[in-house]
Amino acid sequence: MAFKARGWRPPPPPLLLLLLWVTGQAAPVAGLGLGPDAELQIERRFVPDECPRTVRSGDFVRYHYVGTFPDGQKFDSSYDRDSTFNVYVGKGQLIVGMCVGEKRIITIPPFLAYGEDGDGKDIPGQASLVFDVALLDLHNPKDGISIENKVVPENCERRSQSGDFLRYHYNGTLLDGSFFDSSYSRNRTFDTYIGQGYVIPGMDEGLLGVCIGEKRRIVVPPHLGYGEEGRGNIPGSAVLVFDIHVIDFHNPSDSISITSHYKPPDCSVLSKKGDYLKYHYNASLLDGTLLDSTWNLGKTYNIVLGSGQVVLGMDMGLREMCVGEKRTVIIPPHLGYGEAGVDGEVPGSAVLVFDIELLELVVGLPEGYMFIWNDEVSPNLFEEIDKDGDGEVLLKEFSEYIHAQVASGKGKLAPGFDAEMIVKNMFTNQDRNGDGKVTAEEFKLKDQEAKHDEL
Ligand SMILES: *[C@@H]1O[C@H](CO)[C@@H](O)[C@H](O)[C@H]1NC(C)=O
Ligand SMILES: *[C@@H]1O[C@H](CO)[C@@H](O)[C@H](O)[C@H]1NC(C)=O
Ligand SMILES: *[C@@H]1O[C@H](CO)[C@@H](O)[C@H](O)[C@H]1NC(C)=O
Ligand SMILES: [Ca+2]
Ligand SMILES: [Ca+2]
Repeated sequence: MAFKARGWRPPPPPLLLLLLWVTGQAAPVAGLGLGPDAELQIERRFVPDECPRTVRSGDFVRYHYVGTFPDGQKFDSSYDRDSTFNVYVGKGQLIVGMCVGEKRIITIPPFLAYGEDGDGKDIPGQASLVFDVALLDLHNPKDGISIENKVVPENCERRSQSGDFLRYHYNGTLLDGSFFDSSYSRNRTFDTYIGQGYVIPGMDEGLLGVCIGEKRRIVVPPHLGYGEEGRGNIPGSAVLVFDIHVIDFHNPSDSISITSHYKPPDCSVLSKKGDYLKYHYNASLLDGTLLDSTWNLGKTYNIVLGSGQVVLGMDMGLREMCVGEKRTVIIPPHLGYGEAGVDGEVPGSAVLVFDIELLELVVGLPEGYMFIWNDEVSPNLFEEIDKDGDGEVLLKEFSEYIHAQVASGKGKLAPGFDAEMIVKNMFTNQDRNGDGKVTAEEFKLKDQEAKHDEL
C-alpha cells in the first residue's frame, strides 16, 4: 500500500476521508474486527428520502464529522470548532455518492490511516479510526442557480423583467434545512429592483420571469450568493435556498390599468374633471389582502374629480366612467402612496387594486368656474342683488341672491364644494376695498375684468 511507504506523513484526520478511495458503493463485508487487517467500512447511517443529487468529483462540500476510536473515545470533531470542514472533492473519495443530509460512519483501518506508529500525538499506533460524517452542503463551482417547486397562478398576464420593482416574502434556509433569515419575521416584504445588481446575483436572476402571486424555490450556489466569506449567520461557501412568494411587482414606467366589468345600457354621461362623484370601493393588495372598503363604512366616498382629493392614479382611474359602471383599477405606487405607503394601512411601494362602483355623478362646471349662469345674465344685476336698494350689497344679500338663482335653476355652483365658501369667495372678490360691502362701482370694475368664476 502506497500509504505505508516510508516517509509518508499522514494528513490531518478530516482529509483522510478525501484521500482514501471508495472501491464501490457497497460497504465491504468484513466484520468489525478492526484488527490490523480490517477493511475500510462505510455504513450509510441515514439517507434522506429526497436525494436530488449526490457528491461527485469536482464538487465542493461542507461537512461535519466526529472522529473516534472504535471504543468511542473522541480524537477530533468539527463540531467542537463550530465550523464545517469545507473542501473540493476529488475522484472516488470516501464521501463521493453522499447526499446532503446523509450520515455515514466510515471506519478506516490503521493501514489506511496512521499505521503502526500513529501520528505521534493524539492517534496511537495500530488505531482504526471511525468517522461519523454528516454532509451539510454541496455544490459545483460550475453550477448556476436552480429554480424548483414553482407554483404559478392561473392568471399570469405578465412576468417580471429586469428593471421591475418587486415585493416578495421569503424564507431563507441552507441546504441542510437550517434557517438563516425570513422576511416574515420582519412582518414586511423584501422590496427591490431586479436585474440591476441590488441583490446577490443568484437572486437577481432567480427573480426574473416570475408572476404576481408565484411561489418558487431559488437555489443559489455560494459564488452567486455570499461567497467564501458568508455573511451574518450565513456560513462561508454555503448554498442558499430561498422559498419566495411574490406579492407584487411593477415598473416605474407603468401607468394605471383599468378593467371595466360592467357598464349599464346607457353609459353616455362619462365622468370628467370637475364632476362630483360618489362611489364605493374595495381597496386591496395584489395578493388579495383587503386594505379598506367603503362598504364597511356604509357610505360612499365623494370627490370632485381632478381636484387632488385622491391619489393621482385614483383620479385617473375614475375618469370616463358612467353611473352604474364597475371597474377594477390597478395603481402602481408612484401613482398611489409611493415608497412610504401609509403607516399601518398601505405598505410602502405597494401596487393597489381598487374595485370601484360609481353610484352618482353631478356634472361639474367648466374648468376654473365655481358658479355659472344657465341663462342670460340680467342687465340690472346689481340692483337685483341689492334687494333693499341702499346702493350697497352685503354678504347676506349676495348669498341669498346666489342661492335663489341656484334654486330656480338660473345659476349653478360647482358641485362637491362647500357652497357658502364659494359664495363668500365670490363676495370677497367683488369687495375690492374689503369693507364688507360691495358698491355699484366695485361691482362694475370687477365685471369688466373677464373673471371667469364670478358673476
Ligand atoms: C409581526 O406581527 C406579529 C403579529 O401582528 C407580532 O406579534 C410581531 O411582534 C410582529 N413582529 C415585528 C418584528 O414587528
Ligand atoms: C415561510 O415559512 C412559513 C413558516 O413555516 C410558512 O408559513 C410560509 O408559507 C413560508 N413561505 C414561503 C414563501 O415558503
Ligand atoms: C367589495 O367587497 C364587498 C364585500 O366583500 C362586496 O360585497 C362588494 O361587491 C365588493 N365591491 C366591489 C366593487 O368589488
Ligand atoms: Ca343693500
Ligand atoms: Ca367694498
